[in-house]
Amino acid sequence: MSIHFDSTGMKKYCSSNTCNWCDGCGDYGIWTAIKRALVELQIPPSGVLLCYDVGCHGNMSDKLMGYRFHGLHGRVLPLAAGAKLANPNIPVIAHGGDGASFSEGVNHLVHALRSNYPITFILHNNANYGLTTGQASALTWQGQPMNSAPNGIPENTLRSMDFVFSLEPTFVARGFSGNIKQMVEIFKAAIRHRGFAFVDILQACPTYNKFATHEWLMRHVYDVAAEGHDPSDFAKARQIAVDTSERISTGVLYQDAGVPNFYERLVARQGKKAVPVEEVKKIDVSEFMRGLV
Ligand SMILES: Cc1ncc(C[n+]2csc(CCOP(=O)(O)OP(=O)(O)O)c2C)c(N)n1
Repeated sequence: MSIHFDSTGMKKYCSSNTCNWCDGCGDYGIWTAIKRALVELQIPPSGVLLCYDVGCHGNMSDKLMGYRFHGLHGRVLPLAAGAKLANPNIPVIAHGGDGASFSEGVNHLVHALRSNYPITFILHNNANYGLTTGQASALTWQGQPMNSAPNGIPENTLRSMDFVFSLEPTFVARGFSGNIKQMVEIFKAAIRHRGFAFVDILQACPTYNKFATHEWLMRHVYDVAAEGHDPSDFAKARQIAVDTSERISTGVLYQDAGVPNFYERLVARQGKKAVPVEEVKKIDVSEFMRGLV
């Protein structure tokens, strides 16, 4: 499929709807970076499918152009994977919150990772349930008073990166919502990746996250590329992803572009020239329906 692009690319992603995120919300940065990444990859709005979970981040779905789908809470990954399998000709990008992705929909994340679906997943990681007013998520730090847990959560905080690396990912990156330039590069690499790209964006939530604030994140993040990190080194990538005790690694942490994705391993599709969406035919079911009456 050839994709038409011209110099007004950024404008083409502009929606006339007004953003209603809180002042200082990290979603503004992610929203800007995803549009910029698509434009730099010369992908017009007609050449991408953007899928959104339910949450503050999901309100992005009508604040930019492109084919968009706003699904059910915790269910953005099966929706995105299904769309990609039906039509693998355009990139599919799924956005989800940490509440959706590590609680309600954590099962889908497991299978997206082990299936290596050819989609990009952007985790809006504000470490709480933002839209429903600051309840603790599985990624909220232990001991932090939250609206649902004034004394802090009794459960262990889920070690999300350890969990992701245990599922043999083929692409793992981490960014920070205040660093748009780096997010653009991460998103471009993720969209170009052959299989499932897991992108964790540490997102400021000025209203409900009083622990990993924008300022705190600014002080703790560092760029692995500046330290000569080799993203093909799985063990090192896992170690720097998991160990956030002193500082937090950002950038493309791990990538193996050599692993075939789900579609490439799907025996039923091998040798087929058309894609499933092209194979859909209209069938007259009136006779069948008459038989039911
Ligand atoms: C199945 C289901 N469970 C719960 C809800 C209620 N709900 C809507 S948004 C939300 C919190 C979203 O938090 P998160 O996924 O972290 O996204 P954020 O708002 O922080 O971006 C919840 C619990 C729902 N709509 N559907």
